Amino acid sequence: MWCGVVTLFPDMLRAAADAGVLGRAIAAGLVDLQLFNPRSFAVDRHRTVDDRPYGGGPGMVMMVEPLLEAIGAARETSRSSGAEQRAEPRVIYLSPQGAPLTQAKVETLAALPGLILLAGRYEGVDERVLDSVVDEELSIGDYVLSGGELPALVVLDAVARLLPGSLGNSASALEESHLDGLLDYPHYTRPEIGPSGKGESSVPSVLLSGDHEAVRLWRRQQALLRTWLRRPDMLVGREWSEEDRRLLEEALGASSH
Ligand code: 9D3
Repeated sequence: MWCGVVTLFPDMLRAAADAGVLGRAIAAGLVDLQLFNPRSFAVDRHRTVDDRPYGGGPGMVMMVEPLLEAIGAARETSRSSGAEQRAEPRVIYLSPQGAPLTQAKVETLAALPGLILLAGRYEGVDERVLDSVVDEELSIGDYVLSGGELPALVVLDAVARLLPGSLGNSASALEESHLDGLLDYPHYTRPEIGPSGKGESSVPSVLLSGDHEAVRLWRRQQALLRTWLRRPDMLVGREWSEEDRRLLEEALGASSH
């Protein structure tokens, strides 16, 4: 997948893209990551990319001209890179005003031939950039960051692990079909004697029993109970299987008496 990122801080993306899932996806040729700095397209001798907001007020706004030039250069590079059927990459602006990023959205993005991610700084970009070239606005959550670079990396990481041939791909498909819309169950590994200092096994005994069906039921019950207690919003509108209903009722009954 061809991915262009338009950013005033290309070093932030380069550093993170050298490691982890994303680094491996780039090394394996699954992601072609290209960076475009609007400052390279600034026209005055100070290479200005921001200006004061019309109407006054605090902060600065990213100017139209360098951004449109950088996005144009990204499109051009995508076209001449032999990117999938020369399809137009979708232009996504990372912004606090965007729709919240979800795993469903990540899956949609991973199926596209190309992406251009626009990372803002200061108070954001001139609205006319959104009107003329941005297809979609995405936020990564309701907290204040200082720019769109970390959100762009979040999108790239989440997308890269879904690409066919990436390490996360086969493992995640398996895990996601089996823990459909639930939080994960608790995990344990050696040693069996935990850090409590009491010298007895602190691993739930069912996990040491060798009874695969009992292990499956315990994990399912833990996933249901944790989701109920920590993220009840994730269970709203859920279609309940008889087994899931029984496991959760049993867990809730057991904790109340
Ligand atoms: C304190 C500045 N705010 C005034 C009301 C507005 C504001 C402007 C720019 C807040 C944050 C930012 C920079 N953030 C992003 O570019 C951003 C972001 C975020 O801050 N949180 C979650 N997702 C995203 S995506 C891009």
